[in-house]
Amino acid sequence: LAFSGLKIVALSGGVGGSRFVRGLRASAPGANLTAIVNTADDFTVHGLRVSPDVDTVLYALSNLVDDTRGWGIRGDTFKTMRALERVGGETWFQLGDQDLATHLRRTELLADGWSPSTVTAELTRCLGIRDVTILPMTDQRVETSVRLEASGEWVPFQEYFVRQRADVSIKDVRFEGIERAKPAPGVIEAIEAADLIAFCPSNPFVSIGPILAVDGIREAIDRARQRGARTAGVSPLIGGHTIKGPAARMLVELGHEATTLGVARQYVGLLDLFLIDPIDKAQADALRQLGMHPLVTDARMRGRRGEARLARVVLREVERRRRAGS
Ligand code: FO1
Repeated sequence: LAFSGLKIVALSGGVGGSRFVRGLRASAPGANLTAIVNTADDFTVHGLRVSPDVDTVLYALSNLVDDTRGWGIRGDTFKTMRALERVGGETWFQLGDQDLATHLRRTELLADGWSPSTVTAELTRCLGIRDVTILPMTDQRVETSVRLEASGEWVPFQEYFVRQRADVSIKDVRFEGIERAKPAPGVIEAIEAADLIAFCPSNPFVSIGPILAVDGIREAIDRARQRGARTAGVSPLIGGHTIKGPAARMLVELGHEATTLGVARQYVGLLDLFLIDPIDKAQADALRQLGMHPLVTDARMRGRRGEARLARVVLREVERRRRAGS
């Protein structure tokens, strides 16, 4: 099996991250793969605990995901939402009829005293995912909110992202509860044992940012690198645009360049490799100056084959460096 025994950790957000994790699984079937997933955009709606990034990774890896939307379950219906509307409920956050089962079960288990990581392990098992370990970044509650440019008001992430369609300007981001957040069981151990730590093509501020802000995670990555683990990032921006989500707009509004380089600057001192699209190759030298080796290849994940190809480019370079001892 390709990349047999390689220990891979992927730091992941939702849509883009889950696709890259799926690509890693496809390209390294013999590897030991752990996804550490952002939970700072989790929230409670209709009394149900929803963990969008964890669920997106769960659905992607169990072949349930709606690949067009990137989230939710393929072929799901929204009858409950229509019935909810009829009785005066809010329906701006669309929960599919099948997707609701996941939130009911999560909420039930949490109320029974389970931790988010044990709930995630249970859902992973029930959905038949055997080849990837999925860990929430923390079992403590962390909640992203953004500060609106116009009113100066802080609003919860999903309210900004889904209700307002990320169509308003923001000037700040914060992760409430992050000071008290400890890495979930297994997170530090996986990082410390890793041969490759991949930063998925996810939003650097609201997806990877919270993971890196959990107490001890950055330090564990530093220790892993000191003993020879390689780290690789994949740009979520191609030619200044994202495939999904507001990362480009957020970079500008938070005072950065909406380029691959602008993303890479969020990861200074953390990455050995950074995968960029040929359209961005003029930024390769600047990446080298940040201490990152640019891997230039078509960065669009077109279908399952595209995801696997992208992962393979990273895996091959990491293997090559391990062999060469560089
Ligand atoms: N994103 C939307 O743009 N609109 C929705 O109505 C919506 C519902 C939804 C339900 C469950 C779930 O797991 C995710 C859902 N998402 C929806 C996506 C999600 O909120 C975002 O992609 C992530 O939070 C960003 O990482």
